Amino acid sequence: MQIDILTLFPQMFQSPFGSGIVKRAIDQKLVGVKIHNIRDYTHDKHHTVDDYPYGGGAGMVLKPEPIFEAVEAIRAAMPHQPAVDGLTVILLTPQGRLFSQQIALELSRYSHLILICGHYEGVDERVSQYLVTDEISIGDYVLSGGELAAMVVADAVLRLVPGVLGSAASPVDDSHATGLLEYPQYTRPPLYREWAVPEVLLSGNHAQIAKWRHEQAIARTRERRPELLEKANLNLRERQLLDKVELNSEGPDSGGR
Ligand code: 6GU
Repeated sequence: MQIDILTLFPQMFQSPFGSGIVKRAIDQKLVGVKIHNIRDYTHDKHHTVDDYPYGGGAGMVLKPEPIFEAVEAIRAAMPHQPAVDGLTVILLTPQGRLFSQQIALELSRYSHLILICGHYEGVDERVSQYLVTDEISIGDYVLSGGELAAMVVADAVLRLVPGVLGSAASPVDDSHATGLLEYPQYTRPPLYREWAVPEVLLSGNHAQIAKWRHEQAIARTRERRPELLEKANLNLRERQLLDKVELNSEGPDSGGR
């Protein structure tokens, strides 16, 4: 998968893609990530990327020309032109559809994504209408630009590309992949201060451990994100479990804090 990101602030992308799982995937050539400065696609002496809004009002609006030209240059430089349905051009904007694990999975199936980071009071509407194929927001709060949102989307999508997580880890058990939050994890020591690791995890009984983890995932989801349970497709046995953990809420979610 190739991701091209258009931004006014290329330096912001150095550290998130310069370490960890995403860097390793780039080094192994499993994925390609290129950052493009929108300013490089201007032609005037002052490299103008924004202008006053027609009709008046506060702030500045990103001009269409450099953004259209950047996307066209990226597409023209592709070694093999992907079919139109292999490419998607996404504008990061608070007006977009709300990002989710489901959308990350959907985007991970494209061969090429172009992410455009919006800024200031907005982007000329013709970019949305005639260039962009999708608009995404990462949540109901306002960021000062689309850069952090593009990093979130790129990270969530890239880790779903086969091979990126390595062979041992699998994204299928992730929080939200199953529709439930993840169960609690422990490592050594078995007793830290006066806090013990739950007995069952030390038992070596894999069936019991799997059962405990599943109960914990359900209990934790009920405690923290009850609205997810409505959407999670629980079977009859899981519904019964939910009733049971409701009566008998033990584990790290029941006390403390
Ligand atoms: Cl994609 N952009 C901005 N500026 N703010 C946001 C956002 C995007 N998603 C949530 N807040």
